[in-house]
Amino acid sequence: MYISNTVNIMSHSAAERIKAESAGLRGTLAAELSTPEARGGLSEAAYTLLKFHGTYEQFDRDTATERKQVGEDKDWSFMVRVRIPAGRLTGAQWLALDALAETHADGTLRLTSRQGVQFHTIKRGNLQAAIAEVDAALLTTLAACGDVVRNVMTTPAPRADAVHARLRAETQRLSAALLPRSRAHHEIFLGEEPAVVPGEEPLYGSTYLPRKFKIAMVHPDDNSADVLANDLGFVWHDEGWIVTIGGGMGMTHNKPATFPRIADAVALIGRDEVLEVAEAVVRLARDHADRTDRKHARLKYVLAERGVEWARAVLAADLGRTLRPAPPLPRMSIPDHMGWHDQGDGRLWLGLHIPSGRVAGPLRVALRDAIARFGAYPIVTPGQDLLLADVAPADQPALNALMAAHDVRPAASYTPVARYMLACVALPTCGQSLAEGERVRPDVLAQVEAELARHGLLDERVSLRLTGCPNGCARPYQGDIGVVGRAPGLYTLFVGGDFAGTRLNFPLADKVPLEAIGATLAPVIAAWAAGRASGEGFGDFCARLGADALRALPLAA
Ligand code: SRM
Ligand code: SF4
Repeated sequence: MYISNTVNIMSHSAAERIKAESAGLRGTLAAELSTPEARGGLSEAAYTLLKFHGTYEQFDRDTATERKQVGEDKDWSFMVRVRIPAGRLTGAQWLALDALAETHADGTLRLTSRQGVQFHTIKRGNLQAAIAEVDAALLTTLAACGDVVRNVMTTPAPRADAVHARLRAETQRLSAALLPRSRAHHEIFLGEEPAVVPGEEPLYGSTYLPRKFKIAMVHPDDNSADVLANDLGFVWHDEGWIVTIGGGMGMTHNKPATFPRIADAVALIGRDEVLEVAEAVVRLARDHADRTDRKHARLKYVLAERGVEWARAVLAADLGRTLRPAPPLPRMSIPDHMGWHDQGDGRLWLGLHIPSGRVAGPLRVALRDAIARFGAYPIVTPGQDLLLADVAPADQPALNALMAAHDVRPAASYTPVARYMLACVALPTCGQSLAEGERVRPDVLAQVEAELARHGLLDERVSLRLTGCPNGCARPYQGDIGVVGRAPGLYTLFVGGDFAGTRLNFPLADKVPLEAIGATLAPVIAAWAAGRASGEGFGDFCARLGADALRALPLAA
């Protein structure tokens, strides 16, 4: 069914008008991209539409002020994001992306918190070639960003069992089925002849979705994809799937109308109903989320305002059948994917911790060699790390030696808090960052490690998530500890989430200077050391005591 969602377009946000007038994501993109690297960035419309094609125009924020002072324009470039359902690449695809990093980007690959790969600092003259190279590797950047269904996530573990096979297959099927149908991407980036009549978008309609839409699929024993942070989730259940709706992280400081949210369990569906239910939930977001205000346009606000019963009724009406209410969500957990593991089919995988997902220098060389020599296939994890799968046991010693030769540290040499830490990109490329992210990761980590070490707690699993702004790209509001950029050098600290990602944390302290993060957490960590129940996690302890009690703790001497 084709539904026009252009009604009342005049009250809608500028992005809605740009989409409506774009003729299926075309706009003036082809013309603007073919102009030489000119002074100034692209038009607002082109900037907005490019996201759907998987790329953001950015500028180097480190040099912007200096350049302005001497009358020079910003140093413009593009971030390109590759959509990688389930984080799975072939060895050949990795090698193609590795080559692209060298020829068109800054020589690094950036593994993302949604199992994707990003490239930074691609110049306008190279953008089309870079995207075409991604396509030639049988990958795509289409719908890696934009108001559409984004990359679909699942557990990265390459376990050879029926559950994991099904999770992978469903994830990849959903990702492919929910891609936009417009051929604009192929025309603008891949040299396809323009269609005489641009086709329709049967699912999305002419204005696509009000906002980004994210999906993850998990088994309760492995919630490493943080399913409850997604607009739509599928949680494995003996009788099918529990459907969860309305998760999301983004908020704005001092705007209580914006908030992170853990998804609600809405229905229990059969094992084979994933795609039709996913399409119904996408239609629900398309038709009911707020197109007038992009800060209020995610599906989570619809759920917060209208509730689970309403959502189930809308979905039932759409699907033409009743839906079983969901049972309570099962207890979730997160296994350790790092180091060597038996896949269950006679092969092994090696989990490598990659701080902030930044693949550069000797690590990049080591991965390239490992993949080329040993036929390992790479899997990007939702934790910005990499698994090398399908390794023959006989190759294990040589692969270990290769990693050691390039000084790639085994995961076991990192503390658990380091291994599970997430940090977003932030400066210098991210236009939204208020403070540093990835670049101060070592500093934030060292401060937290020092406080844990003081109490002999360095072996504990604590999830620490750092972002340069409240948009929440490292899912900071689900962590035991969230460190969220507030202003240059200042952060808001959150505590009280749980390691399994099923509970939101709460603010502990605001406007904390970067160098005081450890000291601010110190009394809380000390209280945990002294007063935790047997085996109680840091976030669980904080949630049990509550914000007021934690804030009243005496500061460390
Ligand atoms: Fe994100 C915007 C990076 C995962 C919530 N995110 C951005 C942009 C594109 C900045 C911008 O709008 O100009 C960042 C690009 C930085 C750069 O220079 O590369 C950016 N987001 C990332 C990545 C690369 C973080 C990372 O370090 O790994 C992740 C890419 C994932 C991928 O491969 O698709 C990334 N972003 C997330 C997640 C985590 C997730 O999806 O599990 C979230 C929180 C979940 C959610 O969506 O609610 C997230 N990003 C946002 C938001 C806030 C959305 C909201 O509802 O308010 C924005 C801003 C926006 O959309 O306006 C944003
Ligand atoms: Fe940028 Fe903010 Fe996302 Fe970090 S959390 S990458 S600063 S948008």
